[in-house]
Amino acid sequence: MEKYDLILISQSDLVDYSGYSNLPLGRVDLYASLVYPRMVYFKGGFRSHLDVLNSIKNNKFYSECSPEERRNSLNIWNLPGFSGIHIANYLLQFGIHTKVINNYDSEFDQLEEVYNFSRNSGRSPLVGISSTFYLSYKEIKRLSKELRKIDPNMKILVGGAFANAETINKDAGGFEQHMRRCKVNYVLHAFNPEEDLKNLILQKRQGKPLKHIKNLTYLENNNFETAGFYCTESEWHDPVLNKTPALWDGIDLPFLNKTIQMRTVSGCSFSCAFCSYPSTAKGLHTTELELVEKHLQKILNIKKVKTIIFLDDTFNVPVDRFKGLLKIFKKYNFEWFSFLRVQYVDDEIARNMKESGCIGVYLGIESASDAILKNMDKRVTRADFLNGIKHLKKYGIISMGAFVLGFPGETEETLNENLSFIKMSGVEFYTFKEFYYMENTPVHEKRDEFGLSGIGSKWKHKTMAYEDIHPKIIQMFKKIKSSVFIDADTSLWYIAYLYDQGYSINEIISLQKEINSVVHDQIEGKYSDYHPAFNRIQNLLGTVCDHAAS
Ligand code: B12
Ligand code: SF4
Repeated sequence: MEKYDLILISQSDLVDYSGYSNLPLGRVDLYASLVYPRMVYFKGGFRSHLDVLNSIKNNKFYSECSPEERRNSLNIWNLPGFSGIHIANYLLQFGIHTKVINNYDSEFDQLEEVYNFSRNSGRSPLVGISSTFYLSYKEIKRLSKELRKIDPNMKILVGGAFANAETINKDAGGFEQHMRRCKVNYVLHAFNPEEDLKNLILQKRQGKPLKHIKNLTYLENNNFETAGFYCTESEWHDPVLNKTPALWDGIDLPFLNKTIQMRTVSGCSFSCAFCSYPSTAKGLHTTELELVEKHLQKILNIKKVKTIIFLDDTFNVPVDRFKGLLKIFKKYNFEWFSFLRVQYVDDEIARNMKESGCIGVYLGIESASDAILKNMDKRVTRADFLNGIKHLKKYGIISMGAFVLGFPGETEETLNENLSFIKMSGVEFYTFKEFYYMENTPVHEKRDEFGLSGIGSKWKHKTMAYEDIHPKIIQMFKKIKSSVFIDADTSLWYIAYLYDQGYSINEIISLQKEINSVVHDQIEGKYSDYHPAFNRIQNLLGTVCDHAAS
C-alpha cells in the first residue's frame, strides 16, 4: 500500500432523506415544496429517484448497505467528481501523493485503511474535505465527527466552493467559531487554492511556520476550545489551468467506472443577472488547446474511460475555440456531455459535435420568454434557442433544458411560455429551479426597478413572490408530457451517471417516466408501494442488467 500526504474527500451523500421521512406524511401539504417532485415516498420514507431503483433492483436502500454494497449501488456521488482528481493531478508534479476518496459514504472503510496504514508508518496524512457541494457547515461537522473516531488527533482541512463563498460577503475571521465547533484545523478559502494547498503540505512536512501561506485560517493545535486562531493574508490566484501537467494516469482511481469529468476553462464571459459565477471566478480563463489535447490523451490512457463530462460553464464560447476543441476530439474515440449555449450552434457545429462523440448537453435556457430573457441579460431570444435545438435534434444529440422560475418580471403568462417552449423545442429532458436572490449578482443593482426584496430563496418582487413558484412547478410538471422531468439538483449528471452505469438514453427516458408517474400520483395524494409503475421499473431494470452483463 502507498503512503499518502493527503487524503482528499471529494464528495459525500449529503442530502438527509431520513430527516424528510420523519415528517408526518399526513401533513405533507406543509412541506411538499421540499420533497416534490424530487423525491418519491417508497417503503416508509422519502427516497431519491436513484434510491428507488436501488431498492427495486437489490431490495436494499443505499443507507442500508455495507460500504462495498454502496460502491455497487446507484448514488449520484459515486460518479467521480472533478475536484479530488484535479487536486491529486496538480499536486503530483510536486511529489505530493493524494488518495482521493470520491464518495465518503461509499468509501469510508478504504479511507480508514489508508489513513491507518500511513499513520502506522510514521506519517499521518492531512485529511481534506471538499465543501464544494455544501451549503452549510452541517456536513463538515458530520464528517469531522466520524473522522475523529479514527484518530482524535487527525489534522482536518476544509476547502472548496462553500469555503470560498463564506468569504465573499464576510471576513475570513468568521471561520473561527465554525472551526472550533466542527473541529476543523485548517480552512483554505481561495477560489483557486491549489498553490496554497501545495505550500501548506510542504511547509507542514518541513515543520515550518504557516503564516506566509495565503488564504489560510488555522487553529494551532487540536484543543478546539482554546487553541490560538490565525488568519493569513488573502490574495487572488488565477486558476492553474496551464500550470497543471497531465498526470491523470498516475493517480489511483478505484472508484472509476467509464466516466470522468474535466474542465478546459474556468469562469464565464457572460453576466446573467441572477448569477454570481463571473464575479467569483473573475473573468474567463482558458487552457491552451495543446495542453487540453495532452490531458485528453492521458485521460484516455486510463483504459476504463469511455466518457467525459466537460464542466466548462460555456463550453462552446468562444465559438472558434470550440471548433478547435471539436477538431481535437474527432481524433479520439470517446463520448461526452457538457453545458452548451445553444444559440451559437449551427448545422456544421452540431454535426461536428455528434461526430466527435457528443451524447447530451445541458442547456441553460433559464426562460423561454423574451421579456424575462431581457431582464436576465441573457443576450438571446426564444427563437435563437429553438433554432439551435433544431440542429441538435437533427444529429440526435439529446438535451436537457434548465429553467429558472420566478425571476423579476415573471408572470403566469411568461411561465406559460416555458410550457409551450418545452413542447415546441422537443428537448428530451427539463428541470426547474426557483430564482435564488444573491447580493453579489447584477440583479441586485436593479432591485429598486424590480421592487425586489428579501434574500436567497425567500424573495418578493413586483410581479411574484417565492411562495407562488412551487405550485406553478407542480402545475407544469403535471402538464408536460412531451419531455421528461429531471431533479434540478442532479440534472444532466443524473443522465450521464445512468448512462455510465450501462443504461441507454431510451432506457433512462423510460425509467424516469415511470418514476415521474409515481410522483405525479403522490402529489394527488395517492400513495402505494404497489403502484404498477414499480413493476414496470423492475422489468426495465431486468432488461438493462441483462444487456449490461452480456
Ligand atoms: C458538477 C456539479 C454538480 C453535480 C456533481 C456530480 C458529481 N458527482 O460530480 C451535481 C449535478 C450532482 C451537483 C449538485 C449540486 N450542486 Co453543483 N455543481 C457542479 C459544477 C458544475 C461543477 C463542480 C466542479 O467539479 N467544479 C470544478 C472544480 C475544480 O471546482 P471546485 O470544486 O469549486 O474546486 C476548486 C476549489 O474550490 C478547490 N477545492 C475543491 N475542493 C477542495 C478541497 C480542499 C481541501 C481544498 C484545499 C481545495 C478544494 O479546488 C478547486 C480548484 O479550482 C459546479 C459549478 C462549477 N463550475 O464549479 C456546481 C456547484 C459546485 N454546485 C452548486 C450547488 C449549489 C449544488 C447543489 C447544492 C444544488 C444545485 N441544484 O445546484 C447540488 C448538491 C446537493 C443536492 N441537493 O443534491 C454550487 C455550489 C455553491 C457553494 N457551495 O457555495 C456550484 C458552484 C454552482 C453554483 N454556482 O451555484 N452539482
Ligand atoms: S448563468 Fe452560466 S452563462 Fe450566465 S453568467 Fe452564470 S455561468 Fe455564465
